[in-house]
Amino acid sequence: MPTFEQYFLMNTDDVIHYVQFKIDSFKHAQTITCTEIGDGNLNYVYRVINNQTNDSVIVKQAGTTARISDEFVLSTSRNKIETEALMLQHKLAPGLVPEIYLLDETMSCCVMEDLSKLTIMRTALTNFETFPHFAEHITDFLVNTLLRTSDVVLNHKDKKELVRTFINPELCEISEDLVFTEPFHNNFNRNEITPGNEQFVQTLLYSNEELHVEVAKLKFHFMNNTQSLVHGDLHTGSIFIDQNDTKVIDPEFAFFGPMGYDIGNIMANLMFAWARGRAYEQKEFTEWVENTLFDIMDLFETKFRTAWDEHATEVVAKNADFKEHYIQSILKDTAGMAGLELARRVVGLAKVKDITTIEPIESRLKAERLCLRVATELILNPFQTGGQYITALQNAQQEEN
Ligand code: SR1
Ligand code: MG
Repeated sequence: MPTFEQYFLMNTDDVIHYVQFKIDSFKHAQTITCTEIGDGNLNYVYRVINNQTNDSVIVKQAGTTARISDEFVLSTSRNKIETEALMLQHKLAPGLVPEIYLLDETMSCCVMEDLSKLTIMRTALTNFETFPHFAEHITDFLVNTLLRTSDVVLNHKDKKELVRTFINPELCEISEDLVFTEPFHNNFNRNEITPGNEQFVQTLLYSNEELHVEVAKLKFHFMNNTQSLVHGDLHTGSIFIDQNDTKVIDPEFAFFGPMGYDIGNIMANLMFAWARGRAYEQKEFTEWVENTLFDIMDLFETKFRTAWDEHATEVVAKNADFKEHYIQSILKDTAGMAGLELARRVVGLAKVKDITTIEPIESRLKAERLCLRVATELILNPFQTGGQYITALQNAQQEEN
C-alpha cells in the first residue's frame, strides 16, 4: 500500500487507500466506494463514500498536464493555490464555498466537503431550471471576496503578501492565450469555428482592428491590475446549486486581477444560457435569466457601495468621487470581460455545452452569432447596467430573425 510520501497520480483504488490513511472518518471503514466524477478541463475529482456511515468526501488531485489536453504541461502546485483560495473565500463568504478538510502539498490534492446533493449550474441551466436566490448569493460572493481582498480594505503590505501567495503564472497564461489572444486571430489551431459561421467570425473578430485594440487593452489590464483575489474561472460549471444553496468551486485560476473578470464571466455564462433558452423558445426561462442579469448588476453595485462604506480602511477611499470612479471602472471592466468570455467560448478551445448541444445546427449557428454580436458590442461600448445587457441580447436576437 502506498504511503503517499511522494507525488503520483492516483486512481480510484489509491484514493480509497488515501482516505483510509488520511481522513479520520474513513480510518476504520470496511467498505468504501470511490468514483471519478470530474468533468472539468484540468483535474481529477473523486467522490468517496464510507458505505457503513454514509460519510462522503471529495478528493481533488492535480495531474502534471491538463485533463483536456497533454499540450498543457502544468505544475501540480496549482492544487495548493486552488485550496488556499477556497479556504480564504470560505472565510470571506461563508456558506458560499465548500469546506476544506485537508490540503496535501506532497500529493497535490485536497479533501473537501461533498456537495453532490447539489447540481452543477451549467447542467441545470441546459435543462432550463431556474434558481430564485442565485443573484442574491453570487453577488454576496463577489462583493465579499473581491472588495475584501482589495487595497480598499486590506492593509497594503498584507495585500502584497497575498498577491505573492497567489502568483499563478501557468494558469494565467492559459487565460491570456485562450481568452485574450487566440479567439481574435485566425492563425491559432485551437480555434474551431462551426462550419457555416466562418465568414461571420472572419469579419466580426479576425479582421476587426477596432476590436483588437480594445481586446489588447483588456489583456494588459488582466495581466497588470492586481486589484483583488479573483476566482479566475467563474463560469456556471464552477458553481454547484439547488433551490436553496449556491456554492462556488474550482478556483484553480485564482490570482490577483481585475474584479470585472469574475463578474463578467458570470454575466457571459448566463448569456449563453439565455441564447440556448431562446433557441428552444423557453420564454419563462429566458425571462428568469434576464431578471437575474439585471439583479446581478443592480445588487452587486448596491452591496458593493454599502460594503465599501462599512469595510474601507484606505484613507482616500473616503473620497466620494474616487469611490464613484472605482465603481464605474469595475462596471466597465465587467462588460469587456463578459464580451471576451462570450467570444472565446464560441470560437476558441473550451466551448460550453449550453451552445454546442443546440440542435438543429442552424439554431446553434444563430445562437453563436448572437453571442458574438453581443461580445463585440460589450468590448467596444462597455455597458454599465443590467438593462443594457438585456437590450443587447434582444437586439442581437432581432438581427438573427
Ligand atoms: C486548458 S483549460 C481550458 C479552459 O478550462 C478552464 O475551465 C478555463 O476556462 C480554461 O480556459
Ligand atoms: Mg474549473
